[in-house]
Amino acid sequence: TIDGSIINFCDAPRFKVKHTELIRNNSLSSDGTYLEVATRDDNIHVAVGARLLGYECDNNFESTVNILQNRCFHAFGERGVEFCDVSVQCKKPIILVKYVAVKDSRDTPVDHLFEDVESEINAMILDGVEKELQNHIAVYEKMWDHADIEIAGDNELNRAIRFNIFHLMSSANEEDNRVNIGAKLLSGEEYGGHAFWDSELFMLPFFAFVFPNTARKLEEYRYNLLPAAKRNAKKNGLLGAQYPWESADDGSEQCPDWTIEPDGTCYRCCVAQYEQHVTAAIAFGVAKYLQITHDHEFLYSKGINILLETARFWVSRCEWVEKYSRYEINQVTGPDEWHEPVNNNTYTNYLARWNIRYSLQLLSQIKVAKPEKYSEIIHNSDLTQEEIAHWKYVADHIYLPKDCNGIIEQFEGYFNLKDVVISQYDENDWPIRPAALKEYPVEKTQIIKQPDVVMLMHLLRNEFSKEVVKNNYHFYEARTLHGSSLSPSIHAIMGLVVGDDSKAYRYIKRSATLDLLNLQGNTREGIHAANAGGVWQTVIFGFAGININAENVLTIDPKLPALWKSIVFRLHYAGRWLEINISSDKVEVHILQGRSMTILIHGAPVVINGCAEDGI
Ligand code: IFM
Repeated sequence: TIDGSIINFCDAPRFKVKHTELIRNNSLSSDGTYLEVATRDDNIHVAVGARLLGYECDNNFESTVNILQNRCFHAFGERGVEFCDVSVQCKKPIILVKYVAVKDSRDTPVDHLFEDVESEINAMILDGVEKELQNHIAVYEKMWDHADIEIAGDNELNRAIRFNIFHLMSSANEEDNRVNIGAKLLSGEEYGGHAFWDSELFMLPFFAFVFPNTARKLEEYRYNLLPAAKRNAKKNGLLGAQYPWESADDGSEQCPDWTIEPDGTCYRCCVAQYEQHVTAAIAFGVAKYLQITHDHEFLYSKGINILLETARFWVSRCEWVEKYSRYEINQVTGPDEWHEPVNNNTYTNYLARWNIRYSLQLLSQIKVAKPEKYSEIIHNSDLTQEEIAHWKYVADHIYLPKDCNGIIEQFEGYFNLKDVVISQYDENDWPIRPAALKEYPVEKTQIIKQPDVVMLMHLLRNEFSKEVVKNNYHFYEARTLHGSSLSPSIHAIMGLVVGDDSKAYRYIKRSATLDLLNLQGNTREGIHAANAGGVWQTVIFGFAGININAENVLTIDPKLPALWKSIVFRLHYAGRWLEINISSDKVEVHILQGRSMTILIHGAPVVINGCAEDGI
């Protein structure tokens, strides 16, 4: 059977949708099924064909005589069904092999879909299933060669970490820059496959360090949607490019303004309107990608445009407040979605400032290094010297909420909220919802959903002293209920930064097994993509202590949990491929491909010899 009647979110009244309509439903050739549908939105044709073969299997499974007989195809509405007979004998196994091909009209002209599907299936049948399987295994072995993390001494956790890596690496397409990664990877329907800030801040580091070609495609996806982001800004009365909170194929905002709850009531959803920090996340993704890969071609041809247009967006988004002689960003929601909307969210204001300053700083570097490129960029982006001066002024005058005894206020007015602190933990050491939340709605309290100030410190660590990071981690950790899967991994990483090592280990266990053990109870809706990326970041940046410092030098400062005897993994960095082997008493780095380089191990410079093959 091929079923064209599939409805997405069939049991969720608010999201239920039939994306496709039937175009063709017939047998493939002498046997087999072929079903072609077209998407209702964009009339993209999707063709699926299948042929089933059956074999009697002798002991070594090598039979080749097809035993399926009396084949007959029927089209039942939107389903194509093929019937056949086969005689079987008790205790004598048979093998059924189904060959399937899927093509769509984005890559294959509509009038070639049928014949391309048919010939691909026939070619697979000629090769045999074993060959297909071997091809598949070869692809995965190559991917594991790049992505595997081997931890000696902690098998259970290692397995859970690999589970997350497997889903992450299986969900991105290194050959397609029209797609990004959905918030539930390829495993579930929740969020409709839409990409969020999750891609840049949680998953991109994995791809940039492990599969840089894939990371480039993810970056190109955002570049392709820059015109849509400009239209989005314009629609909202702003300049530059405003990226959507939820992004699909055309870059328009996909987050609904209204949804219908299971009981039929309507719910006004303001997330897209307020979570504007996504735009800074896209710029941050560009910066991280450049920092890790040193892909200058991307910088000059695409990255700089994203950076300048997002900076331009923030400059126009900032409001001048005469009374205080400062720029403010009001009516936004930061990462903590339980306080919506707020004024001057520290995370948003810092990242807006970073976005503007980083873009200007790159621009001045380009001016010196490549004057002709600089003129071209200035010309293409219609940037004037007055505008550049204004951007500097705005960045220097963005208001950053006050700090009270070293604690940075999450947003203006946060400290005036009811101070509820988490005081009880369950048998798994997981925070119990404070009783006060029965009396006060969460938005009237200091309880938060996920790291906000702590997320900021994770991203812009060099902007804060160790002392400030430590104080803020402890303050906010005691008020974070981890209502989002994006929360535990960031707390693990930041816990290690401030020396809260045992909690960090508990957090990584939580995030690594979040979907494997269905700890949030919603794995049926899909695997939490950002969490999977966060797990990788926790292992590599947290426990293995990999970092790129303010001087752009790769540093390694591991903090292995007591249980771990060693950890081995491979990373791409600045055109090199490295293998890193860390145990409790030593750190070894080998360059598998690329030139020699100096890195800092426990703060001391170490020269790592390159190998003959230069670059990758
Ligand atoms: O992007 C996240 C958000 O931060 C919390 N709610 C779920 C979204 C998608 O994962």
